[in-house]
Amino acid sequence: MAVADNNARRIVFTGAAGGIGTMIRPLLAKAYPGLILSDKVEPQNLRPGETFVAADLAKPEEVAAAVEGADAVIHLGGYSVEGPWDAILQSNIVGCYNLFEAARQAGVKRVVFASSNHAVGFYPRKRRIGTDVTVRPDSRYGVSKAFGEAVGALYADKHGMSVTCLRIGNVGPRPLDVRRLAIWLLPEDLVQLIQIGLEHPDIRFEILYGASDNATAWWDNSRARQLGYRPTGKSKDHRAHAEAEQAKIGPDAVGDLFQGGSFCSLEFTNKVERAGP
Ligand code: 15L
Repeated sequence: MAVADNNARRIVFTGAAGGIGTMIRPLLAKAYPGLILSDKVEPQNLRPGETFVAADLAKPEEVAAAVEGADAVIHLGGYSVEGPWDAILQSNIVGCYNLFEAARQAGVKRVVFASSNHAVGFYPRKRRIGTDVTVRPDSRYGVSKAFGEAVGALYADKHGMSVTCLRIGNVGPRPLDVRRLAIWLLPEDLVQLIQIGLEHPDIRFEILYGASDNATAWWDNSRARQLGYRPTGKSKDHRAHAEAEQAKIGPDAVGDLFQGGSFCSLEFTNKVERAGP
């Protein structure tokens, strides 16, 4: 893969002070030393070369100021779990639209968007899905991620932006429970996927799964592999830990059937046999 001159590129990273942002910042800084970090609050311990621009995604003028002069955006900002409609609406629907529109106006060429497994969380665990399936969100949060993927497709098709949507599973040093054995993503592997989105010459619009090399995966991530993704995390190496943690959690009659887990059982009033074919 041809690597651009990363010192000369202005790359804006939204959500830099959040959980995933904090985990991957030091890893990203190795490849992109001059990252422009953005969030509502300033992340701690800015490194030499890093700069910070405060922005509330719901405020278009602040988002425009954050992406001014940027070549690329890594968009992790927004609400990262299920929440009240108004919070999701402002951060993830209005905020995501503001981000893409500000990026278009600023002439940004590439956007890597943090989507989520919860855009397809109502697929049963017994199904293996690719990226061509109909979305099946398991929450208002999942709906907002499906919306973000749709906005990304619009800006790719209508404006020629290069957009990569990463349907992220669960990022961390190791899988937290049995469900996460299927969807775990090592931070280093997330950085690899982001680099593909920022640099691969063939990207127009892509949806890739944000998962490591997990033996029990529910997702076909062959497109990511075609683009050069070589995940190094293997969830089977952490099975004993995940099973021990799972034993501490009670059964979830709905969540245990579906890929989205507890996001599916939250506020669930349906019958399981009528949900998520
Ligand atoms: C997500 O999308 C969330 O951001 C994260 O907090 C986890 O809940 C993760 O999904 C998951 O499914 O485990």
